[in-house]
Amino acid sequence: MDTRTATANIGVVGLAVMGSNLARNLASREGNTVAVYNRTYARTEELLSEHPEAGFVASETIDDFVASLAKPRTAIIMVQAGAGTDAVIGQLVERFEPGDIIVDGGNANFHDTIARESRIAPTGIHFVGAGISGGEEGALHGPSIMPGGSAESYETLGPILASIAAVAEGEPCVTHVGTDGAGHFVKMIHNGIEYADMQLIAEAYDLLRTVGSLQPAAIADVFARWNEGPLESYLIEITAEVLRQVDPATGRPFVDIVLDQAGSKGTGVWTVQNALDLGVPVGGIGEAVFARAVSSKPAQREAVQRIVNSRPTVQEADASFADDVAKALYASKVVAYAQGFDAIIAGAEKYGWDIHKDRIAKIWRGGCIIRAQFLNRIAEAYDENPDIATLLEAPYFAQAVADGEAAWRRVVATSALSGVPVPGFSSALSYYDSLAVKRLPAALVQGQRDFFGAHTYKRVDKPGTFHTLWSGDRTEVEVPGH
Ligand code: NBP
Repeated sequence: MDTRTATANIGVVGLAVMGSNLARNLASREGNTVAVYNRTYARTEELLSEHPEAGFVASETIDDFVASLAKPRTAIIMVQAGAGTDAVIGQLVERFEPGDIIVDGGNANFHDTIARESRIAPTGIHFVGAGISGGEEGALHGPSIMPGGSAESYETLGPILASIAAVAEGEPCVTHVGTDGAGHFVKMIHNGIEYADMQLIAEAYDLLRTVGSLQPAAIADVFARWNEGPLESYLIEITAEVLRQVDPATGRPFVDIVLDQAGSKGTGVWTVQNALDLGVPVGGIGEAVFARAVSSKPAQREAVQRIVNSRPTVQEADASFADDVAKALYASKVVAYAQGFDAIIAGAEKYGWDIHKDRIAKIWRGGCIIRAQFLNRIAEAYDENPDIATLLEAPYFAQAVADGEAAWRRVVATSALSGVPVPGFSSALSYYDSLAVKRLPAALVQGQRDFFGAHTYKRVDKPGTFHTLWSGDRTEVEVPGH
């Protein structure tokens, strides 16, 4: 079987758009010799003929592919998540030796990554789940990479990944996130935050259009201006581009000819499902997932539209309305990111990962969809004090939210009075208020729970656990052993 020399320091299995681009990126960096393999050889041949400059070491069989890899053999799998990934893992595990490294660069569910790692670990082969963000362009020019797996495997893998990752302020956007599924977990949270960010931006657009009476092209100018300040980010930048686009067929703004039903591929849902399991409130992400779901219920929307006779009068916007919206957007964004990082902290605790929050913020500064200046502020906050209870208490963000608070409230109130749906803005504000008020009505909920289910409660004035005899004489008893 082994007739060829092992010349490649890295291999890529799966040469559809993501794998091809990642392989080309790897080949373009000095020091890398890239082995490639795809189940259907025609796809490999296509890549070879289109990119002779890459100097790929191509194989028609998996045996030749494995033989072309220098030890420790390192292969990145970029095939369809699920059964395809398992099939390729099986083929590599059969042929690899202890110390070799299998990297799954696809969009795996982190629970699958944990299971795969524990299945493969006894063989002595390293299994690394790596979240790769940035889509096709990122894969080709520099993604943000979130590898999990063992620290030992990262010694080999780290420099290879650093060679192809995006670079932000001189630093490659890759770090060893933690063991087993940590990388795919953090990638999942990245996508959840992306949902929240997009929803908040969409709400800002809706307000500028409905209340601010601006046309899409004018709103594009507003977003372009915002992109030069603290809101600077890839998502704000592309929003301006999308809003400026005119439909060539009708001459209408592009945004007006697109059906207003947003889809999703599932990572936002995963984030919310896992946050629920972890007991972490990620309302910003949840509202964003639900907003897409509501948009995609045309029958319900039409039913309510049929029975609604009149809509509220849209409030008048004054000259500072756009600035108010910018401040509300910023404050809501701080909340969404604070919640996302809370989910990372809770995941790290539950699954035993030593995750450095500041490093995660740094590797998201380039290559990925949520890349933004803003992440520097998060990195600084966690760098200064990794143990803050929430990003909202970090001095920079506390000040930013305080500065924008009045505007945030005006925007949410105006939205409610005008009938503009802002689930992201309003849930973020409610979350902030829930943390900021001295007393929450949770006390009443505890009373209700004790009434119907004897769930007990604690008192504010003395230690212990108590129950009121609601169906008896309503005296209070102390419940021992709690
Ligand atoms: P696809 O997800 O479309 O998968 C196609 C590739 O999987 C082909 O190479 C195909 O081989 C291979 N494959 C399949 Br399908 N079943 C296989 C099996 N049983 N054994 C071996 N190979 C198999 O490719 P993609 O769009 O390039 O995405 C690759 C990965 O990257 C996926 O996990 C995807 O979710 C992820 N992704 C990430 C981003 C991002 O932004 N991070 C974007 C897009 C995709 P064939 O040629 O023989 O059919």
